[in-house]
Amino acid sequence: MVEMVMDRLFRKCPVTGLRVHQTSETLVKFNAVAAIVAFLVGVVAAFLLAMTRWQAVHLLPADWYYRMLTAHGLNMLIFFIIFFEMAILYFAGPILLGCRQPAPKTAWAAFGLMVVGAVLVDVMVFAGHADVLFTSYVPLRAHPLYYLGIILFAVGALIAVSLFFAALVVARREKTYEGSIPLVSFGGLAAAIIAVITLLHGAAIYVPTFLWSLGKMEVDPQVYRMVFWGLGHSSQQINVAAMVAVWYLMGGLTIGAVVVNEKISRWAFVLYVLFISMASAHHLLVDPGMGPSWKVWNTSYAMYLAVLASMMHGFTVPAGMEMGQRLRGFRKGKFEWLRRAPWSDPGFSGTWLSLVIFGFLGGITGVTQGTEQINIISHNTLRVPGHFHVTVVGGTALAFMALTYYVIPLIFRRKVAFWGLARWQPYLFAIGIVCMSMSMTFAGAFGVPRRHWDISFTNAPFGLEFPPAVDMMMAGLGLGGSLAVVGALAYIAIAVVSVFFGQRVDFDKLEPGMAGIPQGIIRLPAQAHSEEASAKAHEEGAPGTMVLVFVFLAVFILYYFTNWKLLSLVWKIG
Ligand SMILES: [Cu+2]
Repeated sequence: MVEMVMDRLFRKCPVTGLRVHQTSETLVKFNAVAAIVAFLVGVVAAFLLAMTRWQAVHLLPADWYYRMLTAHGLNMLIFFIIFFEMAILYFAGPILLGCRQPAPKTAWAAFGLMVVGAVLVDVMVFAGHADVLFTSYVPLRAHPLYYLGIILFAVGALIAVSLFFAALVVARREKTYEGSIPLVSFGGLAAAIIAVITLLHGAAIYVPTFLWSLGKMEVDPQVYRMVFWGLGHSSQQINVAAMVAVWYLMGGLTIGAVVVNEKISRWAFVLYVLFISMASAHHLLVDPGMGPSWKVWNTSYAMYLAVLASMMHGFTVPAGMEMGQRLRGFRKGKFEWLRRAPWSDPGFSGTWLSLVIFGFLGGITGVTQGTEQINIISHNTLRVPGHFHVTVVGGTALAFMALTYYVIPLIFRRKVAFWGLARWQPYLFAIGIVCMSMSMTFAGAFGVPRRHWDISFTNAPFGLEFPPAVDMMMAGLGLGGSLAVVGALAYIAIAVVSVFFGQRVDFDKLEPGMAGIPQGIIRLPAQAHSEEASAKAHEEGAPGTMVLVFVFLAVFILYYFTNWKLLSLVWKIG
């Protein structure tokens, strides 16, 4: 009897063969939809910001500029990305492990708290009661309800994360899987642990700040900055861990990528958990409070161990893809596997672009700016947002977009609408974001400040003039930003129309080349390799990826030492 009731709560996915619990599936849907709503708010704000920083347009007045900057940061970095990650955790936990949702009512309560918190924050921001930017550095003061909103959102997220841990326990106890948990779930586990560290820092700083906004206690600005970045930086590492888990998942779904070495990939996730929070110290590199040894220890030792983890994934993910493609017969030369990859499948192109943008642009700029000595020439310049728009946006958001193209048919069981547009969407978004971020990075190298409303410093007692090249870069920021906004709006339109009005997928009638169905979904059920092919692929290894690795190292070295050279020019000693 119990068995029968339980069976009705599950469905078997005809493509992946997973036993999918319906409550978990509905939770994935609601969190994904909430994420996209927040994303839309963030995108609109992004467009207005790009049009303001582009000095020739300079659209918004100062107060609305800072209001939009606050709204953009919170809706993108917190609401969009964390709602999406909750969806991923409901998938990587109960769905991938084939177990039931441990506590459906609690899960819905968590979702409700997150929605109430997010709405409260947005209402306060748009009403003009919280022009404090994403960082809300004390003593900038917002309305108490703003801090309360963030606390409610964080508590909701913390509950949702603990349900992921609960699902691991339930799955183990009810023996719904064999052996150790899959790598994607393991990546989810790393993200979840980092999320707990992050959210506890959040509580440790936002509860006192909430009381401070009510006039009930004092908060020291330096202490605020240190604890805040335990939240602000670590939350970006939830993104990194979740993004890497998505890379592994999408590699498998789109081109049958293999995991080259389970142990190495798992250890790399463990390195994230151990060292990534200490790396938050790079935000305090020019602060007077901490000494140089504390700064160097945290950013030049701890940070490199976290970077090592990214470099390990940066090798194993493409190597796994290369081997998967070689197993499918693309074995000519070093790069046939890459040339013949399904470039018109937005699930694949989005994943690959995310990998390249995050590694080449995000990783290299991040390590360089996070170096204690070099930081002084990039601190508070446009180089900083130039860096994190290629990690969080070109990396994480793009990976999540790629995943969406598989979530729509597999979870929502709808065809992807506007299929022609969908095939171009990752490219539009990627080109836009790269153009914008590179413009920011170069403008920052000329000392253009970040966050600032008016770099021409109108009416300031001292004049400041930038070289004319900066005007071009600010135009690049505006145009690249606009293109990224077009790509983002295309993504939103595709997702919303597919989910609410899309054609239902008939899984018995899938055929190659069908519009609205990414090719990986059609090829996935038939995925067996002959032993001979397997042996050959293993013998060959991943020579193409090795070439890419050395190109990466060369670019890294060039950029890193160019920055030391720039630093020496600033010093002007002797
Ligand atoms: Cu950081």
